[in-house]
Amino acid sequence: MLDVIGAAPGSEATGGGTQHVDVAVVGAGFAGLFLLHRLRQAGFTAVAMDEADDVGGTWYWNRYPGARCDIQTLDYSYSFDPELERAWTWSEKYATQPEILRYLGFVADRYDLRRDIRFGTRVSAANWDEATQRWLLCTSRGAKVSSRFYIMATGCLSAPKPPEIEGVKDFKGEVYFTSRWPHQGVDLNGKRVAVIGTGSSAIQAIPLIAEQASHLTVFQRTPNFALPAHNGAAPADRAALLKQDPAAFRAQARMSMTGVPLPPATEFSFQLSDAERRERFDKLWARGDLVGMLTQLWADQGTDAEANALLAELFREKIRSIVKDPETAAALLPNDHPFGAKRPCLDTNYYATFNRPNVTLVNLRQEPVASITASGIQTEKRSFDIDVIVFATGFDAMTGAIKAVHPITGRDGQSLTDLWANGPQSYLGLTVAGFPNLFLITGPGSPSVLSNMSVSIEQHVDWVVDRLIALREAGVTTMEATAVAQSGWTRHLADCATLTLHRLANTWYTGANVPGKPQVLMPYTGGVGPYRSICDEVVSRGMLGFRLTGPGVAEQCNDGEIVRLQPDVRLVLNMLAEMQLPPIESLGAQGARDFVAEFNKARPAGRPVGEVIDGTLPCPDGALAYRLYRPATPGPHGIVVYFHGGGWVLGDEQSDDPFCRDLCRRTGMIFVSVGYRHAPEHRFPVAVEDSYAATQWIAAHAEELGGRPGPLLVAGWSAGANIVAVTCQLARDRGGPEIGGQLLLCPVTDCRFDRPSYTDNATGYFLTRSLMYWFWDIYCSPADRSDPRASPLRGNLAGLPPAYVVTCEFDPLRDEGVAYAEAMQTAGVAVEQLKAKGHFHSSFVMVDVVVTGVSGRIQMANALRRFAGLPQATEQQGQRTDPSRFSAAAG
Ligand code: NA7
Repeated sequence: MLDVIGAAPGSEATGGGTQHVDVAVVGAGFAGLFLLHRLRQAGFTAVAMDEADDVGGTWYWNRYPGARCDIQTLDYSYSFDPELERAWTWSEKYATQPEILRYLGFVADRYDLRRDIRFGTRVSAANWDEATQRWLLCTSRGAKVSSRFYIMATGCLSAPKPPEIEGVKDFKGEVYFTSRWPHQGVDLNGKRVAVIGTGSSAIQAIPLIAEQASHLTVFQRTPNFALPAHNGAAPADRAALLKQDPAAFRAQARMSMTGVPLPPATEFSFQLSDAERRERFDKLWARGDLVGMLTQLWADQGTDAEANALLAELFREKIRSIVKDPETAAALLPNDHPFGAKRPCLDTNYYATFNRPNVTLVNLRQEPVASITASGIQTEKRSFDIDVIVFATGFDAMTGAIKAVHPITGRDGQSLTDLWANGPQSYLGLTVAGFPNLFLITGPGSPSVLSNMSVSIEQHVDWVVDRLIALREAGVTTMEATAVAQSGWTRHLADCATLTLHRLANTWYTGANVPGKPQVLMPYTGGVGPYRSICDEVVSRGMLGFRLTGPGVAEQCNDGEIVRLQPDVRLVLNMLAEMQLPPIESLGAQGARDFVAEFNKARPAGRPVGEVIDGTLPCPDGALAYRLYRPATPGPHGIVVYFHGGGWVLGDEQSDDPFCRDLCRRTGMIFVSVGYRHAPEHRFPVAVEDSYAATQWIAAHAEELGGRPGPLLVAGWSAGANIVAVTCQLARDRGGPEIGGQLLLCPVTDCRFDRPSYTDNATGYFLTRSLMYWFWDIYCSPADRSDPRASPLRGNLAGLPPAYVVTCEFDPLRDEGVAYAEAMQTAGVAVEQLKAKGHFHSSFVMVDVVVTGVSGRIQMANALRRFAGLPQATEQQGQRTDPSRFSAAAG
């Protein structure tokens, strides 16, 4: 029986001395091989160790029938050497395990790598020796290795998970694990076979086992999503693209989100009709492209549960159409997790296999396994006589193979297992504070299993070896992540995770498949390209977050967190920087308006609401346009009067359309967005007087507009929030209308520019200090600026309606927003604040672009509902309420 069931294999110690090398590598799979090659090229002495008797890593062990790659093999290849690319041609779209193993053997031969690999050698412990500043590795063969650097290239899915089912040892028949399949193969002909598990391995193996076995019983705990591979030759279009310009193809892969060069979907689910969605789905189903299905249907499929549910239903339809027996079909329908939140599978005839007379599906949700007996498997309802049990029960993913080297002891005798008791901690998924000169290739905290592994492996190996070269050149002998950098990375991982639907599934991505394992989403979900740019930024910012030491060199530590922005905010700002837009203030007022109108055309359209009406309302000098958003629910509704942003110069009643729609949906209230007049044509105080008049008119016509009688609410963003603040003061002083609450999002409240946020965030966050100067100059002469109608912070703040004030960390206006909230509070106003970490001035109005803004908008909507005396909105599907990304101070 295999060691995944019983105790760890005994030491094969043969004694021996200590080998001294620059770098010790654990693992001779995809990562270990490339590492050895690069280390050697760079002139380092290195040795790799692997428990297997040959190269291949997980591909050495996973030899079960049907084992294949499920990333297209033309993507799943090394790209470091164009000659190698020319020398090898894959025979199929998704290569089989034997072909992949041949490829890795070919690579090992081509670069003569085997001479530095010790096969059949398990690394049993690794200790950092403070005195020598080196790692000392113990091996199962007794011989030790002393190295300056210790690199774990142990793979993410290489430590099998024990089966955790009572009685396995009592079973008298044969037992196999897909993850440790016998090299000589297994004859299943005429046998009664049980397969336990329906993950990727089982789904590949089941159709082939069914062809051999006299009877196959599949024990399924969780139905999974599987897409037909339609294997065959590599798709001609993609093969041609690669051939035409391999360097461009690979470069695109490196900067993509998944490590596969496919353009992401840009249209959102709600912008497509049912027929259009079905057409896209059918196309990808016919193409047999798992990465395509995961990324190319619609832009919100991986971030919005409702958008995901649409595609899950299309999957279920397919399964129903293939599987003939309705009860079996029903049991096979994935129903407890979003598509992609658990690893989906690629299959060949999987669902059709359940139409065979010799195949039975046992639904463990209805009849859990009670025990394994001498003769078979006993569920809570039935017993099955079995000759062969195949465990396809998966792996202790991502951390299992790292922790299998035990102990790994860093500074002060700290063990990695202890440090990771509550989940893995790392900086970049590559290094660990307290463990100098230790590197993890595709470790937890890096894109790893959520990417094309070959791309991620090459990126990590290149990054590590390039660092070792740079350290050598600088005379540096130790490199260690700082605690600050590591905790910042942990926070960034959590921020990224909230963008995804992974929290809605129990999977090996989170450790949920191993009883007792701490549950935390282990892979980095921010994407391969962004991750690469972060690693590069660490270097370009002077090895940010690392302490570097060496004999005769001054210690260097440029401490800090590499990503302080929310992940999607970082992407947006980088994209804007790449566009090299002219400063808006250089365009003149009309030029700036045209620019913003053009810019807004490119954004995702807002979500549907019940009704949108454009109208006009009277103002002192004529008429103002307004746009009314009515919820789809039956009225009458409460009314929120809304004032758009744009520095009193730009925008109109439609320019914050997605934001108004979003809040209309979340609050269940009517939003009336007012087109107040702008400077320079109409300078201060026209905008505020228009807005006050509009508020009066809306209050007087509330019922006509479909509103409920009672106080109005007011809301606005940026200069629009300045108008909100002023409108509340005017309404108090001029005898109405009655306002029940104010939402101020990134408000302008004062004409002073010396608060720290004006300096800290002067440039780089879209709204710049110089743009604010320009807005003020156009809107209001210096003599008028201290008028409370321009700078509401200077007004009387007593007796104002309750307020919800939102400020963003990376916004020049942050501190004046906070000052206004605090001053209102001091004046006795009920104030709540939301201080949004990692966000910038436009975060919350960039609906469906800055997805991390969702939880903030939920909180804003709830504040408005509280002001209106309505119950709090319950979390809708696809909306995130995790408040940990915000520090909220209520007052
Ligand atoms: P997976 O994807 O972890 O699948 C393991 C399967 O085994 C899965 O269906 C599990 O059900 C099931 N399982 C695990 N333990 C049990 C017990 N005790 N009883 C019943 N069923 C059990 O591993 P694979 O080897 O298929 O694939 C691993 C990765 O390799 C794959 O994702 C690719 O990246 C390549 P559960 O879903 O936990 O209810």
